[in-house]
Amino acid sequence: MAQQEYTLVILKPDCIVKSLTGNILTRLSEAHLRIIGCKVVKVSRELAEKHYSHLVNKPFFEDLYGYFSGKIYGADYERVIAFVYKGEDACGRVRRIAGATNPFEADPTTIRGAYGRIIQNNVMENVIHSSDSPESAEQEIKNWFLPDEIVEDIYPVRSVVENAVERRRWV
Ligand code: IDP
Ligand code: MG
Repeated sequence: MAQQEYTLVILKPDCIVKSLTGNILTRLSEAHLRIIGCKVVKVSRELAEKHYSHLVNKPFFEDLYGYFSGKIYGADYERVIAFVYKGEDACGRVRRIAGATNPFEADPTTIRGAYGRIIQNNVMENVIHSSDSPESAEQEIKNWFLPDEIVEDIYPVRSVVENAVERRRWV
């Protein structure tokens, strides 16, 4: 079997605002990868800073956070949908379908070229995140998913006992 890779894909709040989730998942199915994890996430400041640690010190980070957290669209859109995909050349395949970071520079047949735009404060609404390498993917997937939220053990795990942790349960 060919070398398997993993990639983190995030459908950003503009994807949800524009009701594009189905379209984007259909486009991604052209990559012939398998989904091994999926969840809807309300992005905290802490998670955004971890995920975009390479951009935290940029002047546009506050605007990027407003966009990525969905806060600029209102409470109904403060969410993203995160996926772990598995397969051969997973990072490259998804990045090619996603297109260049700047939607104005992206090939018009890519997701970002077709559906992205630049809004106020030069925020790039570009619909989708995908990991740029297997190394980034590992770090990103570990930031976003617990081992038990993925249906395969893709990285080494350890057992911990957390007695003092309070958890919410249905009444
Ligand atoms: P990528 O999403 O193609 O991997 P990165 O350079 O990792 O691109 O940037 C992460 C995200 O930050 C981009 O998708 C875009 O939404 C935003 N971003 C990156 N550079 C700029 C910029 O110069 N101005 C505004 N937003 C930016
Ligand atoms: Mg990136």
